[in-house]
Amino acid sequence: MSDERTPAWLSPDQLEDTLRIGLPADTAAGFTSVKVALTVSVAQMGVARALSTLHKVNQAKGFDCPGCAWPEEATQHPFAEFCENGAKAVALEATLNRVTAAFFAQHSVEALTQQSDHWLSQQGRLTQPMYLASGASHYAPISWDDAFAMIAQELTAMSSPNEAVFYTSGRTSNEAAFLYQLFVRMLGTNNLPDCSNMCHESSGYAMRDTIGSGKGTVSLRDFASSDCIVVIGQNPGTNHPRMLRTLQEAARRGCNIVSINPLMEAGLKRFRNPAELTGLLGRATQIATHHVPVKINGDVALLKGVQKVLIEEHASSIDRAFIRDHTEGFAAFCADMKAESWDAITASSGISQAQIREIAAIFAQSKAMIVCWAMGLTQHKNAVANIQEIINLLLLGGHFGRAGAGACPVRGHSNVQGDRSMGINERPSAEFLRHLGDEFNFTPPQEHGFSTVEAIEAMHAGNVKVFFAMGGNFLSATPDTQYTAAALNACALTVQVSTNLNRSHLITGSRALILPCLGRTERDMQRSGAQFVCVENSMGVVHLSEGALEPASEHLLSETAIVTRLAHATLGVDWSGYADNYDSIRERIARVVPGFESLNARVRQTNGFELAHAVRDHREFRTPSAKAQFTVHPITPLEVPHGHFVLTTIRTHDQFNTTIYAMTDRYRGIHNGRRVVLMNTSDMREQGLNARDAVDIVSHFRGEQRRARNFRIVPYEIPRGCVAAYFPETNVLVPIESVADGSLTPTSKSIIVSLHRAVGR
Ligand SMILES: Nc1nc2c(c(=O)[nH]1)N[C@H]1C(S)=C(S)[C@@H](COP(=O)(O)OP(=O)(O)OC[C@H]3O[C@@H](n4cnc5c(=O)[nH]c(N)nc54)[C@H](O)[C@@H]3O)O[C@H]1N2
Ligand SMILES: Nc1nc2c(c(=O)[nH]1)N[C@H]1C(S)=C(S)[C@@H](COP(=O)(O)OP(=O)(O)OC[C@H]3O[C@@H](n4cnc5c(=O)[nH]c(N)nc54)[C@H](O)[C@@H]3O)O[C@H]1N2
Ligand SMILES: [Mo]
Repeated sequence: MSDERTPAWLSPDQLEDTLRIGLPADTAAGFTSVKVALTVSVAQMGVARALSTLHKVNQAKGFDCPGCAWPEEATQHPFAEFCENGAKAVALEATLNRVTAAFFAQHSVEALTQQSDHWLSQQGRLTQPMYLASGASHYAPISWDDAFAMIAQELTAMSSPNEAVFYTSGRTSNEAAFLYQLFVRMLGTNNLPDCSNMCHESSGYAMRDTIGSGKGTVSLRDFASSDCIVVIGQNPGTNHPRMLRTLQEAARRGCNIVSINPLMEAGLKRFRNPAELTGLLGRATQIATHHVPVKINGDVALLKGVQKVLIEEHASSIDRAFIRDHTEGFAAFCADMKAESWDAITASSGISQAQIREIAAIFAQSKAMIVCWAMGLTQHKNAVANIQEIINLLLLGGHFGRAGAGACPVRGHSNVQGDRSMGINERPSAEFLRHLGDEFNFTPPQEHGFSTVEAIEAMHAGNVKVFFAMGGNFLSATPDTQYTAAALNACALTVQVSTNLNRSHLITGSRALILPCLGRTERDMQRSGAQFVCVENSMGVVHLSEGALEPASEHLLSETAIVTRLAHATLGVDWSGYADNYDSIRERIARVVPGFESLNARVRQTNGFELAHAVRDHREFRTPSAKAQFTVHPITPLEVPHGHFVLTTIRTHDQFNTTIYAMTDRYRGIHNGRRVVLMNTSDMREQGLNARDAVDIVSHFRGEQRRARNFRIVPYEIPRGCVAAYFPETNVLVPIESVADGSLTPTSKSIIVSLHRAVGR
């Protein structure tokens, strides 16, 4: 791909001269996190609104934090369920900043496109529906009725319903998600890609085939009785800060906590609990008892090494009775582990035999082990193998359906798991479609729809007329930004249901609509009175969420109302009863989705209810043979030419996915700049690079090159041959065709790159 054509908004001509490089933090949270949270909240909301809003986060009577999906504790204290990054997520939604019609009259789309993601993120809440006509330079106001009529007209003019794509991000409530997928299937397509395709798809895919369920098998209470918690490919201090409190309690009772990560993240070193006075002032708690600095994409090798030691040297740690009664494939698995070569294991993982033995010895002692993971494992070509090796490891010790033990994929968006339960899925099960069709008297389409990457490819090929997004920031979150921009440009109409301004409003189809909606924090007043919604957290607890703030504008509609009016305009159905009273939606959900029976009653209980889980509750594996499956995976080292590196793309402490709160990554010591490459000092020497040197990053895939310009080198403790940089700036480097086997997740955590001195600027 020619770098000459890269637009400036994608790859700026300027270097960040303000960048300041300090030392990485050795402790997470503490007083600074409280100070930062309050400063950000007050800056966005003012003092009174900040205090009253933060008070309601994750309380039994309040709203679900729009940040991460980590569960709330059952016993709640005012302010205790609050964390620095949750506060930032709340502040961006409850902000007093407004993007009005006057704002769009003042700024052309072209001018907005030249602004940074940080600037766009700071502009605030959208206030009324806006329309960008074909060839127009500016968005103009449009009425809700005209907007729905326009979408309906475009949808009904298509020659096939498969010419429309309906994306979902993971903040959408269960009620809105359920109606949305129903509408899409009544229209006649399963084109329901979601953020999950880029997130934990690999986890669900890996677990369904091996343990018969795509959901995690632990509850929060299991963390209280586990004797070994592994945190692999996850940065909880930044992305799930409330998890640090759970880890702190475990650390205090002597639980082993093993961090497996190319980076030693601050949150896994030490933690000062802001909810404890001693945490603010006194000594911090050490979190990880062991740290394994695995090479990027070295996890299959590492996990195989550990299991080889367990099988060959710790035979007594293997739960033979469990394996005999509940699993298949053990003999082939053992044979493969015994045959695996130590050279391959140590070369690919970058970890010595001695350290692998040390970790194996800890696992061997464990009677109740939990493995937590996130994007460090799911966004690789062999991501499904990564996760199936975790399942193998847990099967070896019988760590399923036992207190204190199990698999814990830590979800990202606060309701991404609920959206999937509600049927947001481009590959729905036949059983789900049957229930849905029976309840609503129609024949849902059976043919599978497009995942996120498939949708982009179809748009790019000119096969999609309408792209509709229920939340999210599709352009910036997806891979291969320039390719995706061309894909969106090829649509006739793109529609974004959003709370805040983002880049997907600027890179559009021939025509574009912005439909502004209520956020979690806001009062949702409908004909029958104030409504609440429900969500499902990462551990299968379903609970209600009710906002209290005055909506950001009188023109906002709830996501649910938007779906009902869209369905009316397009299909002629009268769904006003659903919009008037969300209980009527929950009644339908209860009849369609197994596990959600009596939803209206159970969701009103304090703290909601926990969904049943066959593996967790009964050691029941719902695979075709009713046995859990051991799986065999070869070590497949990435081909990295001499002088090239493996790049992983990660989040800073000051962003929520594509929303940039500030230009800082405090825990990693990086300030006032985001275009940085974290690099090992020995590699820097070998490349003749110094701290702050300016480089372009070039990715290499099947003979194609993609370039991201003007990054600065930051010396960092990272394994040799590995580099790290932030997303979304680096998405331009992720090839659209580079996806995980099976799950089709973009390989954003292992990109082959070379670094080149930035010249001529
Ligand atoms: N404040 C905040 N909270 C968030 C988000 C946010 O952006 N901001 N995003 C939300 C979402 S949608 C999600 S999915 C989660 C994401 O949560 P995380 O998965 O924690 O997010 P990443 O920054 O992608 O971090 C990946 C971690 O994996 C490590 N890693 C990278 N490559 C490898 C590898 O090859 N092997 C191993 N073992 N480790 C590796 C990185 O060093 C990093 O610590 O957080 C959610 N919560
Ligand atoms: N290179 C690289 N790329 C990645 C990742 C990575 O680690 N590396 N991570 C991937 C992952 S894990 C994920 S989940 C995706 C994230 O992909 P998305 O979910 O598409 O992106 P977000 O940045 O979370 O979306 C933010 C936008 O959502 C809108 N929004 C916020 N709240 C609401 C709401 O309540 N309702 C509605 N309708 N809109 C709302 C706001 O307008 C905001 O601008 O990115 C993926 N992309
Ligand atoms: Mo995610």
